[in-house]
Amino acid sequence: MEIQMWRSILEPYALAVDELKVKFEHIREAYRKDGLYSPIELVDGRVKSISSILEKAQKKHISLDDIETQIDDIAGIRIICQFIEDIYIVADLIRKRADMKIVEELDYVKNTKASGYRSYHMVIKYRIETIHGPKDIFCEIQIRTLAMNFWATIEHSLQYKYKQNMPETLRTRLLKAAEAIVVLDREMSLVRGEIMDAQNSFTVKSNVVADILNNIQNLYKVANKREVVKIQDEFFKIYQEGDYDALTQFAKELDIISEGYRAQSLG
Ligand code: 0O2
Repeated sequence: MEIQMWRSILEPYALAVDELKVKFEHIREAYRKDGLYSPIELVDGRVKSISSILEKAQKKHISLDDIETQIDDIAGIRIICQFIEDIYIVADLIRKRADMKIVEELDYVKNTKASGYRSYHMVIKYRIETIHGPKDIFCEIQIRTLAMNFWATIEHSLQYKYKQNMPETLRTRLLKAAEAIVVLDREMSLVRGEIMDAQNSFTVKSNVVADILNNIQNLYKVANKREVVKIQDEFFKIYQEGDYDALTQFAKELDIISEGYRAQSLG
């Protein structure tokens, strides 16, 4: 197959990856905007390289004509979570979506691979619109914790370096590290509630601060400058005191003031 041909084959996969990344990032932002803890921490995506596709096709005895139907991870999305519990929340979110059809689910979190690899895999069918019409794309979504991702990234590089000939001592070391990751994830789960509370209040506070700053910026356009500087100084004073209730109260009062100016400018 010519390189040009590969390009046109892979283009729809790139579109699917871009769209899916935006959608999952949007979910994370929607949680945060509502001042809620997000089960999604990071989103990454890639289209498999031509050489990796060929390598996989050769390993699995797949003919070039069957690549698109037989290799289901040409498009790949990786969702990184903070805690194991979040993995299952994200999997549930995906199951409920109308735009993603589940084709396969593999739970390597509960059923660890012999290598020590842990991750939750979902293969979905996702429809994109191209200039030639709609096209269904298979995409593999890997959902894992930050700790699992740390291990998998390092192990993947070593696998790449050694191929099938990884030294036994290294393999044993990686298995030990994988066990340590299990313990780490379990320990972190025990403090999940506390960490979620801390992150929720951080998000709520930063949303309140963003609202206040936005209002102050708008007031500069319509109100007396000296008055706005006074409001700004008062904000800095309350902010430095670190009294969250006072900050919320201040935000409410500022909303009323801004609303007053807005009504004035409309009238
Ligand atoms: P890349 O470079 O990430 O695209 P199989 O060969 O049958 O075990 P299959 O059928 O492709 O694998 O499905 P599986 O087992 O769900 O693996 C799909 C992907 O999961 C792999 O893609 C890896 O990304 C990841 N993965 C699976 N097993 C391991 C492992 O032991 N270590 C690490 N680090 N990652 C793993 P590719 O195509 O192998 O690689």
